[in-house]
Amino acid sequence: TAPAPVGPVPNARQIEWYHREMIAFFHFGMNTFTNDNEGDGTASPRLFNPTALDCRQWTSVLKSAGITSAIFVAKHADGFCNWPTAHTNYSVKNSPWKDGKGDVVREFTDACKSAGIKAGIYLGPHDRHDSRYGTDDYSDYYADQLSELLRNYGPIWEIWWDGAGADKLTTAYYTRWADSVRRLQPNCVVFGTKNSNAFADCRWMGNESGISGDPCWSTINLSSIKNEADNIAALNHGELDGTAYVPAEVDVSIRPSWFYHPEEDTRVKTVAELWDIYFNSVGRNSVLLLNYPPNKEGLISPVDAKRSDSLGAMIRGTFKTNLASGASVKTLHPRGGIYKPSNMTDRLESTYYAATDDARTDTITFNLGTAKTFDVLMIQEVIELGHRTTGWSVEYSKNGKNWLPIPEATGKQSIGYKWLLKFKPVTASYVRLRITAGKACPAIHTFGIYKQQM
Ligand code: OTN
Repeated sequence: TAPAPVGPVPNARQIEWYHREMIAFFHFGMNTFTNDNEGDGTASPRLFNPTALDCRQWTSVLKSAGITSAIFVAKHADGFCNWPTAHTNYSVKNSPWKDGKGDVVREFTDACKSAGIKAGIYLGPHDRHDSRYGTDDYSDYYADQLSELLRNYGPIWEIWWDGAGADKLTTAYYTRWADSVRRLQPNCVVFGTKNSNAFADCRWMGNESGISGDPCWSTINLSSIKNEADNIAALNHGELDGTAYVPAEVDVSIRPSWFYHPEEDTRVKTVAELWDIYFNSVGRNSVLLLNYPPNKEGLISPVDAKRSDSLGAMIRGTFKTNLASGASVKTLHPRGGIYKPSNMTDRLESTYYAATDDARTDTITFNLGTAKTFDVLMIQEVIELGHRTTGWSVEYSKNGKNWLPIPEATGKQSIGYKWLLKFKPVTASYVRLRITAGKACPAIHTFGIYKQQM
């Protein structure tokens, strides 16, 4: 029989969300045209006028990076609406773009649909344009817009409740909005912050630099999300004994700012920086939310597209060949039955290795057959069964007798959906995963070793 789950476990939405691994973020709107990031809500709608907007260009950039979902900023804190909402005049319908007949949310969701990309929406809770902000009337306004977006644009896979400026929004408001999300879009993941903590499927991880904590637990106490300012470390690392399962989503921009500024064309993150961010987010049991700011034309700029292509190529190239596949695998505490050690290298989603119920530690040895050179490792736990392993190290050997530590892979704690490490290349015929501490018997989905392909 299968091992029993331990502690909080993910819901179905969270399991689907983890498998996205990377999500694209698109900040586009009035700020793009005023060269701002936090417009005060007074800019004239006449200023919004992309000359060549093409959301299919956006999704083609994502395809080549291997990104399968995307979140569009429908309304940022300046209050300007990128769709012709019935509930305010501060929108594209009063802009010169397409003579006021345009709808960026429609173009975005249509492009996502054709490209097989899951669409999500950021509907800024904070609003500097609407004078009702913070009142019950604003709650009605927000609810009306939410329902417009959730009813008329097909499946919406995520709603993003930015905590910035959102302190006046009470749990009562969010309860009403969350009810509507659950009713209209049952599969929609909620990025929750502050007073929306109770509805959060995923959490902010405490910075905008792309660096999750080490360790990074999917569990946390909701009070840490509610009172985020005093709990940045808890957001970043999670809390091992936290009572809620709310994993981290890592929002970071490919440029210094969230919105496009021509003067940042020379400051697009390098491939090496993006590679580090990938390891520090996806590789730390988190999902990466990578922001691409479309420019005034309404396109992703060529540099951003090129860097993103290269990141995609490095991910595909590096993880194509697991050098441990075909290894013979021995463990100290095999559970037996279908939970075979060789399941860790079979690339199958449905199989995993498990140890006996009484085991909290294990030593899992891979005999590679011949000497292999690698500089990356990947471990995946069975997230449906909760965080189990709380201490682990990886060692290597030429002969199966004299073991050497990989310093970067020594004294590690969390695993979760995916843990990645990169290090100076080592050459070995044997490699072993030593599980040194756990809350329950080990249940390991994947063990992989790879050589980075630049
Ligand atoms: O000034 N800020 O609002 C700010 C500066 C740096 C980093 C974060 C913030 S706000 C913060 O944004 C997060 C997303 O990046 C979450 O939405 C948090 O709830 C929010 O407080």
